[in-house]
Amino acid sequence: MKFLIPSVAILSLVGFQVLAQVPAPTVKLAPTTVTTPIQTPDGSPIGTLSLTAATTGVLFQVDIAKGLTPGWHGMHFHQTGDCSDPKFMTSGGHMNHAENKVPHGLLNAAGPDFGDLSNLYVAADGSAHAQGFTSLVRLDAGSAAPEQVLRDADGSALVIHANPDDQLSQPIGGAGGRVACAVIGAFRK
Ligand SMILES: [Cu+2]
Ligand SMILES: [Zn+2]
Repeated sequence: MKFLIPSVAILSLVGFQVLAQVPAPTVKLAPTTVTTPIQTPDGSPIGTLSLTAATTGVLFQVDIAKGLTPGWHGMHFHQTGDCSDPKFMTSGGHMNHAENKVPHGLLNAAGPDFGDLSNLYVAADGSAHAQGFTSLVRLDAGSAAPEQVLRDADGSALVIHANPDDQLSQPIGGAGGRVACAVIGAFRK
């Protein structure tokens, strides 16, 4: 028992030193998250897109309750926040595809467009849930290049296509027509 007292004293001292090295707590703001509806060509909402700003990119989440064809679908950020026409052509091309004339495709050695994303899988009941991260875009202006910003003056859109994107062929990886769309940012006509 005589050995116990010095041991406790040493442990206490070590414990105190560890505590003293912990930096003072800093106040951190919660990351910005925006949620926007995903719609079909007739304007019906079928789910939501959530975007969370990170320092090095954007965390995105797609939650679709129903309404898409089962299987793989190409999905991209398009350059304009407009899903008002039934074929979603007013959402424009992929982010920075036109500006920098970069080839499309995450597997293209000379690409990709900033708007390129991996494919979305839709279950047998027409629903889909996916989360991913892209460092090719930013939610808001900051240190990123202007053509990387989703919520710029004319906004942007998430577009889901009829077919899968092969991430290589031009101009959109064979993804076909546009079947669902979500407006991102403040688009004004
Ligand atoms: Cu697209
Ligand atoms: Zn592309």
